[in-house]
Amino acid sequence: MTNDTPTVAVVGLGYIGLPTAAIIARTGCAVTGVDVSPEVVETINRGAIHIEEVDLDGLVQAVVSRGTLCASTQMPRADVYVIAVPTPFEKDGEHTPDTGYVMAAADAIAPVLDAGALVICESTCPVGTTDAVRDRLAALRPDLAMPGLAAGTPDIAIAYCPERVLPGRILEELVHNDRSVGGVTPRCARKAIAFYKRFVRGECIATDARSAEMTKLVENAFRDVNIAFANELSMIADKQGLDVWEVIRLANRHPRVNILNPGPGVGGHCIAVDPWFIVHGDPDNARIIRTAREVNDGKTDHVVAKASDLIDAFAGKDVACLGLAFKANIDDFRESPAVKVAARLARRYGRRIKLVEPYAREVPMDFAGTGAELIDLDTALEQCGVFVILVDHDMFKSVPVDERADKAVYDTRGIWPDQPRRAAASTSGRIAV
Ligand code: SAJ
Repeated sequence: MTNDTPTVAVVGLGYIGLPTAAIIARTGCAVTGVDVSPEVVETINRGAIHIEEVDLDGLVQAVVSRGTLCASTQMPRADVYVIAVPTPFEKDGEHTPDTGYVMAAADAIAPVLDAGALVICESTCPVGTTDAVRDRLAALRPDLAMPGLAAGTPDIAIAYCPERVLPGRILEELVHNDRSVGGVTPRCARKAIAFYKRFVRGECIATDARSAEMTKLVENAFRDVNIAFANELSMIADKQGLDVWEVIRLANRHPRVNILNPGPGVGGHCIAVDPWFIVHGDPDNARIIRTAREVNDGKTDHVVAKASDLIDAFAGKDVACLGLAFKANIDDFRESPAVKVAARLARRYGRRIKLVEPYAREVPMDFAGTGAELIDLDTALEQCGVFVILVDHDMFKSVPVDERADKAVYDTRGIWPDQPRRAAASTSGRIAV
């Protein structure tokens, strides 16, 4: 960096890139958000946003009107580049990580890269991707000395710094969470930490790029394994007629036990995705991690089967599927197990299936042709006799027992523990009939 107020380019203006760009702009840096979508660029330059995140609209409007954030489809010259583009799977059935967007960002940065610049990757990546970015920049810009390749002081610093924010709390967590900052060399880590300290109040912990890449994957794989334990426990308890919620509640009274919550599967674009990067990197050893993925994906099948049993037992009743988002109290539907379950039920039972999702404005495309309609919670309580709870939105938790006592309920999230049960409880949820 050449001055104490660096110019910054944030590449990729999605759920991480746009909040990151806005927070950096709030420090006074001139930030250019770069995105391939002209619609996204136009929206942001109007001071508006194209994603939902608490308080992000106000922040983007403020920094755009102040002139410290603008958006473009073109890569600018900058002191600092932050790559925050998607890293999906290749469509090969092998969960092969696709780092194409990251490498495309490197290709776009290379022509405008100047000596003294800092290049940071934030996208979740397989181990070794940051080194590959360095190698790509070295090949495209042989005139610049790259870290770890050239003797003496390199012209460019390159680092990897994953985020670990929760949707709905991104602006707060981007500032206050600790961050692993992995440099291609220790000097690169120092340069990156100096940059992050401009807006990160959490501790910035220096490490190498490969360790930082694996750290991100490990954090999410650890959570996926623990969710899989809860989901596997729910299916075991279900078969034995035990109430998994009761078992978990009691087990968690142990001072060193913390069993997570069963659900209809694992959604979102992180926990359900990142563990496969580890499996792909070492399929022979990553056995628990792979099995956890299979258990969590298999839970969705289990929930469809149990819900179908209940629906068949009440042939004349309409069915309310409560929740479509991938988790509670947010409007994100990506990889949502709730959508997968409800859509399979809608394809089987048609118009009997009613969808209740306070964060949805229209019926998602997954339900095209099924006849399933979006209704509000009060209508569902009036019209439906069967309830399949798929998301633990606060709104659903607040339904008093006297408004639902006569309903047949499959509660996959354990949000209605006081639901009258006239049959053995299903531990993957309470079957109350
Ligand atoms: N889930 C359960 N039971 C639980 C916890 C979660 O079924 O006890 C389900 C949720 O319903 C959801 C899925 O798992 O479908 C993932 O939800 P989440 O809250 O665990 O995770 P995300 O995807 O919102 O955020 C995670 C976080 N990572 C960890 O908690 C280790 C976040 O810190 C990361 O920044 C984020 O992934 C990411 O982007 O990587």
